[in-house]
Amino acid sequence: MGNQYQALEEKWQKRWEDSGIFRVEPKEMKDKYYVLVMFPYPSGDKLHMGHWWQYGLMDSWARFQRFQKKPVFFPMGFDAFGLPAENYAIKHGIHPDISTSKNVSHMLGQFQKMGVSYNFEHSVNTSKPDYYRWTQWVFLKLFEKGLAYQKEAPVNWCPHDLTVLANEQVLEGRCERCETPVVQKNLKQWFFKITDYAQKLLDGLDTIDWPSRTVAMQKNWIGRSSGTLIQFQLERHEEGFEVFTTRPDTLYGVTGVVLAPEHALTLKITTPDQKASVETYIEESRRLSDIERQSTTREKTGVFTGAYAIHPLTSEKVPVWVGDYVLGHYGTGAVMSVPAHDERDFSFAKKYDLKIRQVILKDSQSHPKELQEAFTEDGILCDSAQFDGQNSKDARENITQHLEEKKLGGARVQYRLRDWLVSRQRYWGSPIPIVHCDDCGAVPVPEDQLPVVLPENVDFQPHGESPLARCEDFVNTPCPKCKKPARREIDTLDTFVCSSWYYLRYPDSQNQDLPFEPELMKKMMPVDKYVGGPEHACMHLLYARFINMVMHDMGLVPTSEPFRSLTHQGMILGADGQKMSKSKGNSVSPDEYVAQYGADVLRLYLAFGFSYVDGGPWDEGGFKAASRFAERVNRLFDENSSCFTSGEALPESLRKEDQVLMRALHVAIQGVTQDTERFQFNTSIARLMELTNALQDYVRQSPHQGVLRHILESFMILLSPFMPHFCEELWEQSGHQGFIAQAEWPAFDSSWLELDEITMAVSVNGKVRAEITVPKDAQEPTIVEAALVQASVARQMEGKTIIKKILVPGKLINLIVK
Ligand code: ANZ
Ligand code: ZN
Repeated sequence: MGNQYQALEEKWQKRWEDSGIFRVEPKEMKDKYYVLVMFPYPSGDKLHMGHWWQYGLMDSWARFQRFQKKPVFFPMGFDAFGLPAENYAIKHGIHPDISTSKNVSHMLGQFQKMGVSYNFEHSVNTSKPDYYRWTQWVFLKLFEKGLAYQKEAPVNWCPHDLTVLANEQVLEGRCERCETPVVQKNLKQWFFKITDYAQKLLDGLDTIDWPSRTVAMQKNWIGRSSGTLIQFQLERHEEGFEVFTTRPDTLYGVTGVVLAPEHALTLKITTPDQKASVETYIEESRRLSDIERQSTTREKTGVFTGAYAIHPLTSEKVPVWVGDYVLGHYGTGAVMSVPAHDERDFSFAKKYDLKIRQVILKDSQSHPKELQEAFTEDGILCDSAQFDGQNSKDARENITQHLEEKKLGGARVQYRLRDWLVSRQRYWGSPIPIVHCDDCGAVPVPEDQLPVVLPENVDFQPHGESPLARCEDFVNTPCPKCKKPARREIDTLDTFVCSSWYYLRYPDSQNQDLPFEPELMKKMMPVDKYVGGPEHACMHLLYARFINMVMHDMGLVPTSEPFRSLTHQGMILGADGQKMSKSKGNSVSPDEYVAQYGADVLRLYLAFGFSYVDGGPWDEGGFKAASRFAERVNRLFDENSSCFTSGEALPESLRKEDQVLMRALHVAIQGVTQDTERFQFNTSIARLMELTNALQDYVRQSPHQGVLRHILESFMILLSPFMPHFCEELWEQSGHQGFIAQAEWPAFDSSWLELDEITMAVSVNGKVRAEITVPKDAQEPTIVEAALVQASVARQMEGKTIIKKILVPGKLINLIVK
């Protein structure tokens, strides 16, 4: 059986395209409603069911917003650089530019088949020189501001993909993409100084309408911690070091200090007899990832350095250890060890037989006893000199102040967030616009020489260093400053740099002179609604906020936050409840369904079968139900088409059955309008199914042609965001001019809902005891019955009988009881 809808869908796609009804020109818009969906990677997958779900339903939402008279700007593009495209290219032996271009055009064809209304006339492809020229410009701006810098750093290295990974790309110690265990490697890398914006990134979260879980994840990722820096002097050494602690109230309980293996002093202060074991220990720690080092289930290990530090307040001698659970890049890379009050220190002390000294008492305790485990809560200080008797909170302040006065420390806010590592040793990315000169150092490529074009003819098979290193023509270039022979940076930019600013390019995607016109940004930014997967909570969504903030500080964009409101769509799973994947054989191909049932039926099912924010497993039965519903609607219109030619209008006075149908319509208008706005597409469709049922009941009686016509017209419009082609066709066939997409959304009239239900007060012996809702035309026996089931009324009735009923119609029933 062929697909009855295919010709119809193509017809409307062409008409939408030819008429340009969805096209907008940001420069000419008076007002805007910017709807943005995270753009796809054009890797080998083409548009899969997840894309149909994400992009098809967001198209329905955008169509709905247009019906609400919002000036919708709804662009779409391709995040075309990056590992997936490069790996696909390596696997199939085709150049990434060719394979991604092919995928882009395939995906564009699929988008067209979907019948979407995206503003593809304002598109970006991040792998094209006219886009990455400006990605490089963004890099240069950050470089100018000291926000892009290079440093030798231990980085996460994936031995399979042969590339560096950002911390966020390491999941449980494994590469996010290929799941190979990640190792640490020291390499010179480029970083963006996102840490300069830690506090701003934190503060901004309180000003935006984002899912609270995502806000919490970002807060946690930024990890603000306020504590105290404390100086320790080393015995028999000139220098000392600082520790960072959130518990300065435990300072008198310090019985040791622990340095990170990578701390600059560790080897320097190690005594000769400890040297061998400390060196071995440091070597071993290199093999561990941060996550392993911080794991709470791993045993805490360490080695004594042979050196001692002097307690800043008691002058006591405490041993200095090296321990891998102390991270080199957090705080100061050194911690004071308080076994009595910190779990890690406690197990460390037990293992290595260090002193445990309790200085915080539980409220009920009068003096310290031998501890079976660390007491980590706040309490009352003891054995802490003049601070004895103070509670932890006060003591934290007072001890910090005391240290400040003695110039031995001070308050300090610390963030867990680290700088964003942006360089990649891969081919398929934007070149970094830097030239390395022996005399001038790292020299930025002048803006008028952008883009630094990614050379085409490169062996992009991974060898552990950027493939560009083997491209002599690319690498050798004169220094922009002194003109002596120099070498181009061979690393490319992380693809998250490309996607950190794409929303600024869309409104001005053709601009040849600027990345975007600041005046235009004043009008078009911020994005009003951003939709994408929750997996981007801590990477893309943080990076984009950071870049937008930098642009804001440069006066180029109007708000510091780029995305006013955010929604995450759920995930559509295989029928087995697992993530769809080719290897599991549980993926459902959208193309097959489109070929057999048409794009609208597929879209209708996706809207109807799931909650958009939760997602869920594919269900063939649900799909069939959606398809049957479409047929039912089709038949309903076929069999009642005469109402459109009857010339009859909505009559002034309605019969009972007309009113019932009008009420059903307004229930549907209210439901669809409210629920679609909230991304509850499934309940919107359920309302329309109810209306269909009411319509079927109605046409079996003797329908009034004017009423029928009114209801069917409204019905088509309400359904049209979810079945856009199908409803255009119905609209045309029922004799309407123009597009249904430009029709008026049916107005909701609440009086239809009030119509047949009323609330009444129930009183017993003159005292109001309850409120009931009853049909408007309910008679006394029904009202009394409804009143008596109310618990508060029943209580008054215990052991009594009604002697009189006084009914004030539409208002009150008073029961006199004795
Ligand atoms: C002494 C102390 C006593 C601590 C006590 C806690 C409890 P957050 O909230 O994560 O900032 N710390 C400091 N720098 C560290 C590093 N580079 N690697 C590993 N641990 C480090 O936690 C701060 C606490 O984590 C600090 O407070 C320090 O241990 C430890 F009863 O200092 B505390
Ligand atoms: Zn030079």
